[in-house]
This record gives sequence, structure tokens and C-alpha cells, in this order.
Amino acid sequence: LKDQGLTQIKEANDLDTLNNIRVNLTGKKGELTKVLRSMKDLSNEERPKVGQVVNEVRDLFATEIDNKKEQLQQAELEAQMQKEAIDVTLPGKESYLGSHHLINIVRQDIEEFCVSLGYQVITGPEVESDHYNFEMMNIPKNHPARDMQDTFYVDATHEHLMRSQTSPVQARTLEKHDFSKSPLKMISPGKVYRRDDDDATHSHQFNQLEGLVIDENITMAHLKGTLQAIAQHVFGEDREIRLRPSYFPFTEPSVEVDVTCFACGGKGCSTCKSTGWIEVLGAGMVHPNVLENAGVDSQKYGGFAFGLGLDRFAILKYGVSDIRDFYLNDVRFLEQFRQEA
Ligand code: FA5
Repeated sequence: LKDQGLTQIKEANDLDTLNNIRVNLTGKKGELTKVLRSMKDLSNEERPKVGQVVNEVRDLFATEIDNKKEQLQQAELEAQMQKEAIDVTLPGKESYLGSHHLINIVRQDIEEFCVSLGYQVITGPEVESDHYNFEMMNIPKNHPARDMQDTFYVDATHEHLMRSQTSPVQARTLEKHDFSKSPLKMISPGKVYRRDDDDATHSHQFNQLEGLVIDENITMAHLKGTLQAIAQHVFGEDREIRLRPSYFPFTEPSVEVDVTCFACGGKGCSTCKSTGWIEVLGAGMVHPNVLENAGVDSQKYGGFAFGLGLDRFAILKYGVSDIRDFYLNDVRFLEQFRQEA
């Protein structure tokens, strides 16, 4: 039994088998217990001898089983470590990094430039009230200028709408600003919405960046200098701008601003329809009604405002052929501008 038991222990090659062997040899119903039970049939001289042998064999089995168990556990651990080993020399999986959207790149560039000129960045709500989007901006109900910016109303009473321009942020800021403490120089970027039919240069949702400067003694020369600086920053040092008379209800006088054509440098080509100029934004001197509506003394304070289309700026700067590419989310289009960020 001793030899047989030792061989079984030696040959066990996993922990379960070893446990079965232990139960068979030394358990309550095991072989050794059977021998112990049969001792009652032995003579008084034989009993202690056999008892001693059985005890020795049981101790031997216990030691051997413990050793074997340790050996098997060690082997199991090694096998597991082998399986889970990390080969640090294997090439890694390439992780995919997204890129900034071109509109955001252009917005951030203009924002940073304006901040360097002392402007603060202020944002406003996209769901706006008729009051701020139109009335405060000197566009009363039934005013024909409302046709220029037909928008999406979000309630049946037409009290609330998706803002058609970033100009309402002017009104919101003017109302709050304390001019006895400091002049106001702010920009406001954001999404705007219009019921325009989508085509290569028009979208029902696009992005504007509003600018507003109010102080004493601000003139149109300040406006032109500022816009020239922004245009040169975005489009290059050799760009010229020109102001053409225009109309906005919230500015007087109002201007449309053109920059010299990129494609021909001002000589005239198909990009600029032979004019040498490309229209980039609207601007003007803030209408006194806009200041008075917001409780600002228009005798004392005045200034200029401008509103540019960020999508159009991006189209012009990067030669994008269709405004819809900005929102179709085709990664092949979007990641072309990775290096611009
Ligand atoms: C305005 O929205 C005025 N609030 C701008 C302004 C602000 C003037 C402050 C004076 C003082 P306008 O409707 O022209 O103006 O729009 C401004 C710019 O938004 C345009 O020059 C153009 O670049 C862009 N834009 C207008 N409609 C669309 C459209 N459907 N899709 C893409 N860009 C557009």
C-alpha cells in the first residue's frame, strides 16, 4: 500500500487528481483507515507494531502529498504567468486620434487674435427670444428687414426662435455692461439658423462671429483698422479691404466688407467674378436706437459692430468647394485639416 500510494502521488499531474488520491489513501473511508479498522482482529503484540507502521505511512503520505501539492501549484502559477506574459517588444495597436473641425480652427484663430487686441469672449443662447434677436436690434415686428433673416420659430406664438444672427448677444451684453467702469470690447462666436435653401455657399445652420466696441469717441476709422487687422491675420499680410455702403437695421452707416481676391490678388478672375474683391462680412456704426434700447446713453457712447460668417471665412481661406462638407461628417474631408490645429 505504501509503494502504491507513493507512486500514485508521484504520478498525479493536477491538483484535483492529487486531492482524490489523498481522500482514497488517508480519508475516513480510505485505505489506511481500513487497515486501522482491521487492527481489532490482531493479537496484542501485533497491534502496536502495525499501528506504528500505519502512522508512519500516514505521515509519509501527508508529507509527500504536501510536497506534491506545492509543486503542482507552482507549476500552475508558472503556466498562468506564461499565458499572461506581455511581450513589450510587439508593435502596439495604433490609436486613432480625432482632429479639430475646420470651423473650430478658424473660430479659435480669430478668437485668439481678438483676445490679443483686448476683446473679451461672450456667448449667448441659440434659442433666443424675438425680443433680443429682432426688437432690441432695432427690427420691430412687421419691419421689412425681417425678410433678410427668416428663421425657425420654436413656439406657435413666435415668441421664441432659433437665433438668426449672433447680434442679440450685443443687446444682452449692452444691457448688463457698466460703462462708468470700463468701455466694452467683445466678440461672440456661435451657431445661427436661417430658413435659407442649402447650396454650396448657404446653409440653414452656420456660424457667425460678432464683434462690438462701445466707448466715447469711436469712429469708423477704428472699425476699418480693426477689420483690416483681422482680415490680414486670417487671410495674409498682403490683403486689402474695402468698405461698401450697405444696410443693416442695427447699424448706421452700415457697410459690406470685401477683401482683395485670393485667386488673382485683385486683378479680376472667375473666383471674384472679375471684380478683384470678395465679400466677407457685414459691419457698421452701432445705431443709437440699439444703445438706447439697452439703456446706454447714445449721446455719450457710440461704437462699431461687425458680424462675420465663420463658414465663409473657412471656405475662402482653405478653398473648400461646398459649405455642406462642414456638417456631413465625412472623416476624409475633416482630417485633411489635422495639421492646421
Ligand atoms: C448679419 O447677420 C448681421 N448680423 C451682421 C452684422 C453684425 C452687421 C453687426 C453689422 C453689425 P448677414 O445676414 O449679412 O449679416 O450675415 C453675416 C455673414 O454671415 C455673411 O457675410 C455671410 O458670411 C454669413 N452668412 C449669411 N447667411 C449665410 C448662410 N445661409 N450660410 C452661410 N453663411 C451665411
